[in-house]
Amino acid sequence: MPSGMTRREAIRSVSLLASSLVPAAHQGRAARADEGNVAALVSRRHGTEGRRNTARGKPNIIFILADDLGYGDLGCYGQKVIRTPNLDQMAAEGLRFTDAYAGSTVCAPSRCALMTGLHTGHCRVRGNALVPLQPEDVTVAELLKGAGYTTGIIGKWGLGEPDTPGVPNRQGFDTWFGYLNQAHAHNYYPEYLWRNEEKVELSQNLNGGRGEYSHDLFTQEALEYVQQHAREPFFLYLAYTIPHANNERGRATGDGMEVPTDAPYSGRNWPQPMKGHAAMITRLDRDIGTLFSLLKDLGIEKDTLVFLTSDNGPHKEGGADPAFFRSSGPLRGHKRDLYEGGIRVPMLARWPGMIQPGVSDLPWAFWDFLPTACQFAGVKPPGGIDGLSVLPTLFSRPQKPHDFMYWEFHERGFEQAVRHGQWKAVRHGLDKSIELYDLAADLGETRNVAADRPDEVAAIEEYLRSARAESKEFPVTVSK
Ligand SMILES: [Ca+2]
Repeated sequence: MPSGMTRREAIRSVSLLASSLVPAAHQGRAARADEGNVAALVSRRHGTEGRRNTARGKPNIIFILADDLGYGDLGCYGQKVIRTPNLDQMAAEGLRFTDAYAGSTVCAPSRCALMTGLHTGHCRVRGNALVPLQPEDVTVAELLKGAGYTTGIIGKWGLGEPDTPGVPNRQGFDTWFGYLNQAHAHNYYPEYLWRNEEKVELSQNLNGGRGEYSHDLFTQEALEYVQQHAREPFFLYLAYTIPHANNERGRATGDGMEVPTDAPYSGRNWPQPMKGHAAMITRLDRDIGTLFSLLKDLGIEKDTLVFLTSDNGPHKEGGADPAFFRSSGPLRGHKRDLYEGGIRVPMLARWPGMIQPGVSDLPWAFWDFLPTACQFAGVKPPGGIDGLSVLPTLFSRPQKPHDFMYWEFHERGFEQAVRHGQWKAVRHGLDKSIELYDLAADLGETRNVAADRPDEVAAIEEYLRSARAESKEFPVTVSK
């Protein structure tokens, strides 16, 4: 940034700069033979002139991950109180998925599934423990980097502590800014954040100061990142941390839903944590709107595929109550449940001119992101992953769906869940019987129909025999 300009001023100038910075064509980027199909589709939809990145079949990819945002927290998913106009517009302009799933019902394993294309029966990090990714783990960032993408992550990582092989810069990300550790990420006014492998002190937050709200820093960083890399194909994993709670502060003060202002809900007659919760979601919405404006100003809107989702269901932490705004929508349960409210999440995908606006009920999950991104990048995903590319669905084409989808969770003994077509199974321990729900008739999982459908229970039991591999870090334990 120009000398004499503060970081904040620089950000404010981004939009102005952007309009004069329409990048030239991506000359000199080698076209790859394996980009053919996507490039041809892009060419047909965007016309013969094509777009800069996408004419060669490589859109920029921005994956925005909210933290503990519930299935019912956005207007486009039925939320009546919390205002989310920008995300509602994103849904109207893109594809809104009704049956998309996070990798897990808590943070770290969900993010591991997203990064590695493996569900929690196969991936390394199967719970919120300090288990780092290892050099042999292949991440979507490594694959996109190998396909010529610039890769960046901003926000919360949770898959490797300092000086382990799991830190983002050792897992395929060129640049990284944020929280490595999940407990550290509970605090929105941290004394430091990580920039690559260096600690960056936030002086206004020292000694209990509350001057720099981390979410706002992430937004600033994301806007700068997009501006800096507008001329190249980039992958930005924007792992926001709201509307998660500050659990420690919640225990101390009763209100862990910290946000610089509770506007526009200040005057509402709600408990303070609920004002904070709503304000966080509206802040998230506002900032994603700013990001979309920047893409437009830079002239790269039609080169950029943006996903928006959440890493698990809504929480009951920091004084917040998921029932208050009906944050799980019509679903049963919330974060830490394997019922739908814990794992089914909002999922929007927007790419103007390429993704036709609409609604899809394709069941898919975080482990599908890696092969999907690989297909857009024209690079082969590793063998043995659990994911499949949802590119056909994004392009309104016939899609082979998953036969079975799988989740396991280790915090309360050993729990498992399976989705098989319209059926959903939950088992609260190897010694427990399978609960079966017909999602087509009973989205809220209120009636266990296992006794009526022994054939379906048998099919799921058969699948469960080979659904997972043992993990030394997450051994199967007897349910409590
Ligand atoms: Ca989370």
